[in-house]
Amino acid sequence: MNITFRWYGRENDTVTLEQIKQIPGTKGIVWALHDKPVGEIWSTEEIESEVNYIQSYGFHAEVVESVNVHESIKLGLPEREQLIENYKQTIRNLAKSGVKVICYNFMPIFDWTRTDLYHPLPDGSTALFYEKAKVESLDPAELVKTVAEASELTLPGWEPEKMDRIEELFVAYKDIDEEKLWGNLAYFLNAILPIAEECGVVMAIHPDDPPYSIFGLPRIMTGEESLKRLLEVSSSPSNRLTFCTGSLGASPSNDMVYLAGKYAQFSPFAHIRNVKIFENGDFIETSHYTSDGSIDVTNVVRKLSEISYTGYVRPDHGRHLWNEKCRPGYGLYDRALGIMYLLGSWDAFQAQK
Ligand code: DNO
Ligand code: MN
Repeated sequence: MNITFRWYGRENDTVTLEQIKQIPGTKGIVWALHDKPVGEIWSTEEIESEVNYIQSYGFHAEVVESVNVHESIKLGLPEREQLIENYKQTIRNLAKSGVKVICYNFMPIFDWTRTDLYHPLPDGSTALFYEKAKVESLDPAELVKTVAEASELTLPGWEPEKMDRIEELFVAYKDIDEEKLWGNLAYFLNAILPIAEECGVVMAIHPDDPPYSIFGLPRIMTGEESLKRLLEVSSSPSNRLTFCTGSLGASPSNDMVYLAGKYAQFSPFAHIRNVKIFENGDFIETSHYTSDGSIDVTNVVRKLSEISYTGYVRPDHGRHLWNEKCRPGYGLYDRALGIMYLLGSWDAFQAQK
């Protein structure tokens, strides 16, 4: 387990590298050029500047999350050709700075979706919450407005430029069903994977969050069938998965311990966090502690320990604790506690070997 921590950069994060340095066992920073408009090439200079800064704190910068995929690629529009060329160039430029894994997702319009960013938990902390009935009853533009207004910091994948075009995007997706989306994903992968392979970079797709269709939009990375199918799209060793327990685990039909046993070996990157699912389909993010949520985090780690997992692991979202003012889900304290839980479980299983 190569423990990493997601960080949004000098301008966009309340957490500093000095602080992350004090979390035991943390070796690398998961980063991105968050201000870069989707579709543009990440230049060698911009990449180097970020990587050098991260490395100056003794961290590696081998994982990027995300290089976002432009909606026109997901929609299969003619302009995808140029956008795919740009993506390939970004892969080449990242490889030059030693990047090994690029995490991306293929969700139409929205990245992860929640209805409340600061929902109270019984312990007095707050966390990201998904209320099923609200998503089913609200107009998507309305939801974006209310959720986004609650935070001064933009949610990943909810860039204002994109959200301003939301109605137009919904019209564009009218004719895209799951099969078409799979086709567009395969087209994208078949174009970029040879370059990734040549440069020694692995593309690790992130599952959909939540892992089912919302607002009538197709979602295809939702469970075991999807993980299997993704790996069948191309046998390239650069075609891999990001194993995110919180995203897949938001659906009770996904048994994360079983999936870890089967798919961790195809996942160079794992996001480990817990969620508590309620009977009505709502869910809230909790601490990493197994007893606090619906996911058996301890036994997921046991599965990783069994295969002596050497991939990159990061705690995923955390609660907001002790009045911390931070990006929703990306504070310092709960993610630091999460790392200690993961390392403690890992060491206990390793010691039994
Ligand atoms: C949620 C997060 C996601 C993730 C992107 C990757 O679980 O990990 O926001 O960063 O979907 O593209
Ligand atoms: Mn994740």
